[in-house]
Amino acid sequence: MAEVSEKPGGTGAAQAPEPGAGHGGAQAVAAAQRHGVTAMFTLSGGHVFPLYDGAVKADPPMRLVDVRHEQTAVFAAEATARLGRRPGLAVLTAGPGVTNGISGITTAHFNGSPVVVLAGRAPDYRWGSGSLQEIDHPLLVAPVTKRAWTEHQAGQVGAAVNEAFRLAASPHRGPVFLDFSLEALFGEAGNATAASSGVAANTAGTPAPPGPGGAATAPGAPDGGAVDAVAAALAGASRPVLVLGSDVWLGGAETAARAAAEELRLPVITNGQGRGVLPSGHDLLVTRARSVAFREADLVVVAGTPLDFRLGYGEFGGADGVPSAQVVHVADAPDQIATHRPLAASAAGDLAAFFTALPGAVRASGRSGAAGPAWEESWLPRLQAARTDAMAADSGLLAAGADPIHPMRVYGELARLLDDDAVVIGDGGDFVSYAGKYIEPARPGGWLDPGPYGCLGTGLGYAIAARVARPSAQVVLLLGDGAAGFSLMDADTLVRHRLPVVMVCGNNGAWGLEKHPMQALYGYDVAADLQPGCRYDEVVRALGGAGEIVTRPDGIAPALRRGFGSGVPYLVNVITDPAIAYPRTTTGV
Ligand SMILES: Cc1ncc(C[n+]2csc(CCOP(=O)(O)OP(=O)(O)O)c2C)c(N)n1
Ligand SMILES: [Mg+2]
Repeated sequence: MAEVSEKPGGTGAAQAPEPGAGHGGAQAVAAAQRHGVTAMFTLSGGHVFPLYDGAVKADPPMRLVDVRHEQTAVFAAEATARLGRRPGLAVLTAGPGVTNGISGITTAHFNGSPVVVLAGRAPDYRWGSGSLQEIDHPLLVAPVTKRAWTEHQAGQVGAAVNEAFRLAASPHRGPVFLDFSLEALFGEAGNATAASSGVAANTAGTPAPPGPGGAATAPGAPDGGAVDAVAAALAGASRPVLVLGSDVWLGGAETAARAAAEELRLPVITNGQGRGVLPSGHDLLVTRARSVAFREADLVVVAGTPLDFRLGYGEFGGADGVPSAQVVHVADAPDQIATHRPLAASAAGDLAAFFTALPGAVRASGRSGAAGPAWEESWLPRLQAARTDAMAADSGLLAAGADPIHPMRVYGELARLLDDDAVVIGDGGDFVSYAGKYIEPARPGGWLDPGPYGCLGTGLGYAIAARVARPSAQVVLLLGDGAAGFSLMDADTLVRHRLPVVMVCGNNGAWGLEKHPMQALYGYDVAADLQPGCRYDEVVRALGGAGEIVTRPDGIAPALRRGFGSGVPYLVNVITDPAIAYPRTTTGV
């Protein structure tokens, strides 16, 4: 698929007009197009009309995808960034439009996703008098953005938007927020505005100088000494593991990372969007042997993901008389290197350059000669055997004939129907934890979960963006019944914009990931039940899509096939056993 193999940062709109001409909205759209933006995700409000006018009248016009909740707009922009590896754009109206988008902005912050959020804002000339939706947005979003500021000058809108995109796409990537006073957005370039008087000059974040030519700043290669230090740690290891995370994909390092792992014969565990860098079935991919690997490794090299709760905060081994593993952290920017635990080595910079340099550096340090690394003899086979055992142990439940349906059976059926270029999206609790374990992507860039911020409600926004970004691929959205409530109204957006997506609702009638832990802690639970058997498929039907309810295990596969064949937004509502809890080893706190 072209989208998967594209290098990040490509531009899709070479003929965009010069920024700086027309009203603020026209300037903003022109600047965004210069950064390869082809779609604007938004929900209407008068404060942002010029951005719509700019989109409609641009040559080529920018696609407008209008949604039913601002969080969906930002989640869609975020998924656009994560799938296409170029900045995503959300446009939010002033006040509640912005505050509704904050969970999406925060999710982009945690995921290092290059997202630009442009927003309307009350007029400068009335600032302080209480005009509609007057609130100083940058102060609200500064902690979760790379920069948040207000542009007050009509003539500067294009340059400000250009700077927002440059900054969002420069490693370590992340969201950037920019709002425009009404005068700046509606005003024509060259017209002075009230802003020059200094009214409403509130700004959070540090103003940054415009970047050279507006292009994102490419990360430098990591320092050679740092690569050598990682290589030395590897050369001294007997039981190493390599962990590949989202920035390996976002930074375009997937080919180099796979080549390095293969050359060094390193056992690999993937997480987040690193999933698929080694395809399912690859002999070095031992994600399913993760607990054995992390318990017994003597060196864990973590690349492109933080040492957060998903990786036990970077503490590996140290139990049952096994010494703790040494840890190496590799990231795309120095400020991403973990500081909360001691590291054997670290390297910061372009991840593709790091992985390209690593095998040579390991060879130069004297290990891994023609006979192959020592770990190939017993460590790698041990992990491969543990992987085989884990998969064998699961095979029964993946084919379970239990009634009510065991959630794993859904994945047993789905895995058989997925194409290699499918995009699989998870939004939910236990139901999605099962998916993370049992759906192993065949390619990178095909898996979207909410990431470490763990925000429910990403589902429809991610699905809308995935369908727009990958028009011919299967797009499957896995929804807990609880998660569905946050965004299912946006099935209406799928319908209005003719975006067929198969939604699979794992419907256990509960906030399962909360119900079972509360039971375990208190012996009872409250605020954890939802309607049993609720017809979420009828919701999608009422909105103009289609769907069906499935109550027996042998009904799952035919329903999924009907969904994939339907060509419309389709929700398969699978009623699952409410008594089943995902076997969790950590609560993340
Ligand atoms: C916005 C938000 N609110 C609350 C939570 C806490 N939370 C995490 S998982 C979960 C339960 C999800 O239930 P459901 O989607 O039905 O999936 P299940 O666990 O039942 O499979 C909740 C409430 C959260 N992560 N995000
Ligand atoms: Mg549930």
